[in-house]
Amino acid sequence: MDQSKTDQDVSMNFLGIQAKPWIVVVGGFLGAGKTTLIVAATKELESRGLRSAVILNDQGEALVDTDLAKRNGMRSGEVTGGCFCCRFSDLMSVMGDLRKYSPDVIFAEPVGSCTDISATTLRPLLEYSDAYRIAPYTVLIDPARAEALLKQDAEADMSFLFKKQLEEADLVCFTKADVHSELPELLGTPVRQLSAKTGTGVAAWLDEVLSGVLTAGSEVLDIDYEQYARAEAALAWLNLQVTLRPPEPLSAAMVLGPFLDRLDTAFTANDIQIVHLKAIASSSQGYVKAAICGNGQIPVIEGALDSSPALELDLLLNLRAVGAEEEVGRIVEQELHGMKYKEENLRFSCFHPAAPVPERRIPALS
Ligand SMILES: Nc1nc2c(ncn2[C@@H]2O[C@H](COP(=O)(O)OP(=O)(O)O)[C@@H](O)[C@H]2O)c(=O)[nH]1
Ligand SMILES: [Mg+2]
Repeated sequence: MDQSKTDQDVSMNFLGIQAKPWIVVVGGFLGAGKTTLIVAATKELESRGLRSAVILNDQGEALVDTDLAKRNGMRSGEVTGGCFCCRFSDLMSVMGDLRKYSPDVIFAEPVGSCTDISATTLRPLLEYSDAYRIAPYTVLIDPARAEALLKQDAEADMSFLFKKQLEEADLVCFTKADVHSELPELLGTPVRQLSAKTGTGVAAWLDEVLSGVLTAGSEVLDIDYEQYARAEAALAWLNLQVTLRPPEPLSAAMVLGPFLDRLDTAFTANDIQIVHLKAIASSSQGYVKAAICGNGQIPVIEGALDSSPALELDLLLNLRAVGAEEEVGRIVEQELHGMKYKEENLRFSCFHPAAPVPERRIPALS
């Protein structure tokens, strides 16, 4: 692919007509590495003189991903309160808003438990090809998650969602190549491999999705929406935002580390399976983000571990776990209060995702 803007794009901009931005939808299961790849791809595009924006999506509000995107200097928009398929008009309106930044590429990250994106998002998007260029639908796969969820005795609901996501991909990419060299066999699916952490494969992935060679929305699922709704509802969804005032100054890492340890221990003791737990603690001195994609994992940390202590810190937590919402909510509240810091401006929501009702669904032709 020509890595600079094309002559046509340049002359269109010269004439005051904005070139059509690419819409790159990056799906995949919770914790697959979607946000991390989008941040890395944005940096890669920047080095090519191209501008990007990102649309994050969640069933709730107060998103760690949006916070992280902003901290990485990204222009971002959000679709909240439902997935892209159920909020397709919101997606279109946020895409329109982001055009004020003249992006060459707009990344869109759907909710990690969401599937049937090809029929309900990609195909409806193709109807706007006069205004946007629609890239093929990439589904990211964490090799460790694939191994766990493709086993015979895998948790049935999560396995169902994972397999459906895989089935509808235009392009499958294994992530986290820096830690996983062994890949599970995915019969019949062409796969790529990358690491957003080291950058390996990121430029090649961008070249492939922006080349216009692969068709967008080529695979449409045969899916039972009752089963889909049941599978998503097995997850408890918790978003929390709070300002903490510890009795003595603490760094972001000194607040976040013990809090995640407490949560992990309490969930394991109560037999609740963490699917993705991500949190950001920040103060005027810096921020730390930590995430785990299962019980007992060592958190992956980003940000400034050595930031100076402060007396006021903001905490943002997004948790997806297999369990009852009441119990998940009770444990998080108990562990938050257990730290015995003064809490202010607490925003807390915990629920099971509602049954998906797509605004549009364009099934396979013929
Ligand atoms: N080692 C490694 N970890 C990664 C990579 N990409 C993402 N992660 C980690 O995987 C976790 C989930 O990533 P995230 O981008 O939030 O996943 P999402 O839920 O699909 O958006 C985070 O802790 C990331 O730091 C990678 O290429 N290598
Ligand atoms: Mg994400």
